[in-house]
Amino acid sequence: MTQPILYGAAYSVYVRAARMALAEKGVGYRLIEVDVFAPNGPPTEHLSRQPFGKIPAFEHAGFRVYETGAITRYIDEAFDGPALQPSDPRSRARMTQAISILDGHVYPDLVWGLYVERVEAPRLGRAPDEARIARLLPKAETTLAALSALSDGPWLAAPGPTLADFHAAPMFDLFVCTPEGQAMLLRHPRMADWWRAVSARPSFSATATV
Ligand SMILES: N[C@@H](CCC(=O)N[C@@H](CS)C(=O)NCC(=O)O)C(=O)O
Repeated sequence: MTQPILYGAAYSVYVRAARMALAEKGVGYRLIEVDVFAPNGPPTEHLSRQPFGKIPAFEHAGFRVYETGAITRYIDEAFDGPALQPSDPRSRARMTQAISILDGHVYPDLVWGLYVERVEAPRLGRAPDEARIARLLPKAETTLAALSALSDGPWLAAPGPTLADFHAAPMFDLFVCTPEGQAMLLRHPRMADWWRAVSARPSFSATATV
């Protein structure tokens, strides 16, 4: 079987979601470094793989695909290994629902809004935008409550781990670096249980960057 190629950078939460899916499936791959935050923007050749200049992009035996949700579904379906998507329609709908919540709310609010302001801004010598943080915290509570309500736990969408868990773990790894994230997790015990379960996966430690 031809080894797939993942284009991206290890620091990226979306690249890590794809790497976790590959690790869970036991699929070997090459990670080819692409710096989308280079001063002159993403390398021109990357735009032929990902026209929006984002990472990751994925290639397997001549087949190219971008958008992490599509990449991880392909990984699950094209390779041997444990199934990472539930077969029953309701759990599968919950998995898709969780991934939409992660893309639509967790990444913009908990990663860019909270983690970047609280942790990255001071690293870059800038004061956090406290007004932005204060604005997003109530919405973050809603997001954690919404994720908690999707299943009986510990996994987000189904009785066993699914792609939703591997999509979420890299984002939450940054969220829990913030004091607000730590405190919020304690207020959402379902999410705290989930965090303990997902962060104990070998695929999580094998792809750690923070
Ligand atoms: N919808 C894309 C989002 C990917 C994404 O936002 N990746 C970030 C890195 S974690 C990125 O490439 N950012 C560069 C930019 O926004 O210019 C996906 O699911 O793959």
